[in-house]
Amino acid sequence: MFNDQKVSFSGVQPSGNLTIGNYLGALRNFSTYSEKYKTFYCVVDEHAITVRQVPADLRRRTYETLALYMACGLDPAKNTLYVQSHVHEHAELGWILNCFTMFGELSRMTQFKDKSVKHADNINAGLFTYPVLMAADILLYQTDVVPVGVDQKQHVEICRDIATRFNQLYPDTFTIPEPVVAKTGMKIMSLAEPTKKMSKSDENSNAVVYILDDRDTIMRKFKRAVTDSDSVVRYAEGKDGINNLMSIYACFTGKTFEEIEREFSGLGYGAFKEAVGQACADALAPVQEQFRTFMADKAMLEEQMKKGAEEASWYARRTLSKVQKRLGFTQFR
Ligand code: AQP
Repeated sequence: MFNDQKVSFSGVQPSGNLTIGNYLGALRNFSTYSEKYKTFYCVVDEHAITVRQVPADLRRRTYETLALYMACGLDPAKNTLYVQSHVHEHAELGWILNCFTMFGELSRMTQFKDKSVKHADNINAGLFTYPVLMAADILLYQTDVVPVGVDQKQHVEICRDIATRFNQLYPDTFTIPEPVVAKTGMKIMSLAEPTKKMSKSDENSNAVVYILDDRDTIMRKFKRAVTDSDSVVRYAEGKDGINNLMSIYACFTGKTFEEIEREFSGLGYGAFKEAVGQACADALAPVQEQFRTFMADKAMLEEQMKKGAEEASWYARRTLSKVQKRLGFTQFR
């Protein structure tokens, strides 16, 4: 809460081409907060370097992620849209919070465990302390709600623990944030291995539908999606592939699982996959069109980055200064 106004904060890493998992689990829900909350949506490039990035790709994706925020309905006049590395308070508060975070609690983070396996040749300290920087991102803005996919819920929970610990030592410093996970789209799974989360860094591009994939590619990927030897479209244990496709279809059409089961009764998987592909491509088409318009105007994107960084810095400075005072750091005007 800042000046009696509730705050929503979230971020997306420019660590790859964004997927329909990022879209359904996070991005498309961001704009629902724009009217009633003070909203901060950040392109978290500092998080992205916990895994090696090609500099030119990171730069391009940072612009693309900002353009996608706007293409998903985030109006920069109503939302503060900015890039994490443009607001140095994130890294500064991150360091301070490191001193209030326990080694044991970071060791329990599932994303650290998963990414340590995936990037066994580069288990760097940043990968380990990622949740502390994420806590700083959130707490800097006195955030009330953090709209995220279910995979990030654990990170918001550790953020709450860190903030509560800090507040016990130095009362009334941070607002304690709540994770908000949308009812649908909370975890979209890989099309090739439906027990695994769909991730932008997946090496198998057929397992992932990207927000910017064209219609033919989307149709082809859904056509190839792993299902099972049954042929009935129904949501049930052990039918991970079909369950995932039903969730995706439900997200894009707003239909319930019962309605979907009725719609495809007796039709088999081919017709169902075709319909999922069409619904996905139809929903993404306007986003892609907007994206292309915004990407064609680099000067406008840079102007937005600058404006967003200035707005975010104003709030971030206030919280960081409060924290520094509480800790006993000397300050001068
Ligand atoms: N498959 C998913 N289903 C639902 N939500 C998802 N999110 C990511 N994947 C899914 C949500 O998207 C937001 C931004 O995620 P992120 O970029 O910060 O990092 P991530 O969760 O690590 O996403 P990826 O795609 O898996 O990235 P990489 O491959 O780089 O690690 C978050 O709110 C997340 O929950």
